[in-house]
Amino acid sequence: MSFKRGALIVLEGCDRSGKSTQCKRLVEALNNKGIPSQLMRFPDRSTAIGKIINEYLTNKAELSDKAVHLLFSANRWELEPTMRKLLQEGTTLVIDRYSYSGVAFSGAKKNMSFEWCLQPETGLPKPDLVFLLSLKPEALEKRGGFGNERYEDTEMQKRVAENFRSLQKDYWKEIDADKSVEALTEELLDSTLTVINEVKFAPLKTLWS
Ligand code: DGP
Ligand code: NA
Ligand code: NA
Repeated sequence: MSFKRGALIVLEGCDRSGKSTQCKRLVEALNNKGIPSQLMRFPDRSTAIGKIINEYLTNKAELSDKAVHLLFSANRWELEPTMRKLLQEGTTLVIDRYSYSGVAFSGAKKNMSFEWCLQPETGLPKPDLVFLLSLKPEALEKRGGFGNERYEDTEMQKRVAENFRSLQKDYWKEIDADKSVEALTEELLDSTLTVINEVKFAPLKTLWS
């Protein structure tokens, strides 16, 4: 009997692109079809490291750009054994942000190069599919104001959007998020089902291969 692994699916995009809603809906849709799947998110603010990240994002703590980059990365590494275990057991993981957010956000800061930012992510499980949810500035405007967290301003988000564009690889799929919640889930589900089937017997790769 051959052993089927789950797929590693990541949703990336700027703040307010609808990622979190879609991640939840995608997991529900998969589970409704009898496909074991689980939602994860980065940063995971529930861990000890995640709590420091939360203090930083809510402007209650100051940290140097490099230190905080390493904390975001450590937050992914502390969950890496769990990710591997679940994937190996056949559970498909849908992840709300991943290493690409790390590079896109940190790399948008002064004196933070892509090269430096990529390093601590090396060796993490490589996604089988990355959805980049994109929204034109006009569509983003219509979604209302930003919250009060760090990074939630127009200039920063513009640089982040550009960074996501330059990080795109052949296993990425850019999706125009300016459509109904239901239509967007359908589109994501369609591609996800294809990939789950394609990778079930393929070895899991690691970043940055
Ligand atoms: P969220 O909880 O998905 O809204 O993400 C919180 C914020 O943190 C969001 O503005 C994106 C940013 N972010 C996510 N991952 C990283 C990372 O690895 N590094 C940095 N610098 N920022 C990140
Ligand atoms: Na946010
Ligand atoms: Na930079």
